[in-house]
Amino acid sequence: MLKKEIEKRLTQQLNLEFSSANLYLQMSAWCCRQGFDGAASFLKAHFQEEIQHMLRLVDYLNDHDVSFVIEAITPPIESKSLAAIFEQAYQHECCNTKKIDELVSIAKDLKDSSTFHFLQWYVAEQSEEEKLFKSIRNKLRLAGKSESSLLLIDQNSRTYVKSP
Ligand code: OFO
Repeated sequence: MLKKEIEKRLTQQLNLEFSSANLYLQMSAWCCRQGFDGAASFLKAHFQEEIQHMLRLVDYLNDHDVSFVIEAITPPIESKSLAAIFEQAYQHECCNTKKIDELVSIAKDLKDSSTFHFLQWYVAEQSEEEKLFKSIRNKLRLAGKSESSLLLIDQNSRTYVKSP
């Protein structure tokens, strides 16, 4: 049986994953409208990944007979440019890493080894995601306002994948 504090924090994390999914779906739609088709499909794939992250938490809470509420949180997007979109996405991932780290340390303090072990997958995942988003963000910073560079990054972003 999970402790109440863990149940509460895992439910918050579940909602944060859902909110991340919504954020990336909105970003994908914005990219699509601007003609950045590569970034649009990258972000749409990332929406699906975040849903999978959420579902892992749903399964874990279900396995422990915890009832929870899914809140439809849809954050506003920074839509001034492709660079602004990826800056926001990168900052969002950094924030998510912090939340996972907090959760890990709470599980450790409460001697909840099952949750501690469960969260290790998220620790590894966040490290990969931060790396990936930072690399795209940095490329876009280098590209500046050069349209040809932006189009090249957009085309390549379709193929950006996390390391196995
Ligand atoms: Fe990209 O955040 Fe989920 O875990």
